Amino acid sequence: MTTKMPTVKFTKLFINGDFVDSISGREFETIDPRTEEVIARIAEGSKEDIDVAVKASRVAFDHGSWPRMTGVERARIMMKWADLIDENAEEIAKLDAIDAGKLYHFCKAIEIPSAANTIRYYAGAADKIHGEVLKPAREFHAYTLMEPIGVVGHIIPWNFPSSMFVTKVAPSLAAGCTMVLKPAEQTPLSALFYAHLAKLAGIPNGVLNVVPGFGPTAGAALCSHMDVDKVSFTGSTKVGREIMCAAANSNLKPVSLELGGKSPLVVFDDADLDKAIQLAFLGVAYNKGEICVAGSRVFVQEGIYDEFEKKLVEKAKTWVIGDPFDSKVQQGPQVDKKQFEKILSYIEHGKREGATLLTGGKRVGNKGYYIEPTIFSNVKEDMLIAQDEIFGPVMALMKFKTIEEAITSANNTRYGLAAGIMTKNLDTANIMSRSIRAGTIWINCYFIFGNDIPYGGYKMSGFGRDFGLEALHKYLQVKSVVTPIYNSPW
Ligand code: TXE
Repeated sequence: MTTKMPTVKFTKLFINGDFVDSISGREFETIDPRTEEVIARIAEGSKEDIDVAVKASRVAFDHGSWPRMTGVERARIMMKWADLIDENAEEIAKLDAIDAGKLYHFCKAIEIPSAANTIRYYAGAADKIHGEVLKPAREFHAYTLMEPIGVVGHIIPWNFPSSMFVTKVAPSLAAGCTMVLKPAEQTPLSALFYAHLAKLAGIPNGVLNVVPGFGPTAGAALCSHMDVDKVSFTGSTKVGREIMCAAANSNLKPVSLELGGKSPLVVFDDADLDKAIQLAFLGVAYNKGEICVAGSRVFVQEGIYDEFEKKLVEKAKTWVIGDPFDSKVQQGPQVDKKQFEKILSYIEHGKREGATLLTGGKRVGNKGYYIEPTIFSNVKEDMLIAQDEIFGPVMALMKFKTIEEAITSANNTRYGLAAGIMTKNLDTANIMSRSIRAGTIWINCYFIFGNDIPYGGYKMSGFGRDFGLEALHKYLQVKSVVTPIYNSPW
């Protein structure tokens, strides 16, 4: 049965509770990566639109009900929003599938319901935000208040349009902030749909604004805005650096950055071989490798290396690539032409550098941005394909002898987002998990996320955590209040 294609209902900027044209009247095209054809024309936000959205957000923060209502009231509205998302999961999944090339059935069954649950998690925290009672000197009483940080600017990428949206918006809403979110220019569709549902749920005007547009214009304007109190970003390390500069050169707003990665999966001789192969393969093939924690460097101990390599290639050959609406398909197209070309150029680079191409390496078909899962062996750690984030289904396979060697190799990267360890030996697992400098360590599993599991980077993978109560605290600040208990000369 063929799935009915979605109707794109929302194509304008969402500011102060209304869908509006951009001030310039400009629009940009969003492209279907399956067909390379235009899906819709979207209003293009620029600096002037960001100004209007920030102003609406400022008024909503300084004078509106959202930061002033009780946590229970905020939670009630957020829960309603989550329910509306569940009710519309099919429609949203379709939008993410045509806009980002994501697997429709997976989005509908897993990603969108998980997004709704992320909102519920933070809704549950909204009435548990409190400070502490302190006991400074004898004659004083002091306490802290946890206050919302203010107007937040969120900038998100295109690889998980739904998860990224709620991961940023839900904790900041629960904290009582107001916000302007700029979705990635490749994937504006579901963000605008979420904004529409937020309005239906009763999130007041001005609290959540969504301004699609490009990074160097709309995104940059948000980061250097004097009336934005915090920026939360997920994207490339290069842009993360620019955002820090923009924040420093404007009002010194705090930023949190979730950036690129080059995560290692380390497989020891004693690992469950079949499971290790399965996870290693999914590590680069899941979501077409467009995931910042892709296990793109796989280190395998010498005792099992040959068998691992052989079975891994067999596994890759069974992988089904095609239209993401087909329930048998396991991998859709890369998000856009730029990423598609970037991945193919890294594959060419890998061949030139002297790595051995075991399987894949080519485009699939001649329409749409489809790429075969690609595995290189005989990779040297200083090769570009072992150092740079490719953000596609490309694996660099390497051999190691000892645990010391594995630690050094796993840490031989400028990134530090995540790592996987496959072993049955508890000591090995413990030593590795304490020695690898990364924000998440998966032992005998991979890609396990949870609303309560903080997630973020070490090193050039950024700082600040999404998920967990850590994320809530990014959007709060501490105020200390001190008062004398009895006559004090001060
Ligand atoms: O990222 P950008 P791109 C990595 C991945 C990928 C590469 C490039 O390796 O191949 O980055 O992808 C906005 N001020 N990741 O070019 O440019 C932009 O509009 C403010 C890893 O798509 O960082 C979009 O909304 N904002 C990553 C968002 O930043 C700016 C996910 C991300 O785009 C801006 C995505 C500016 N000057 C890519 N320039 C992850 N960590 O998951 C751009 N943007």
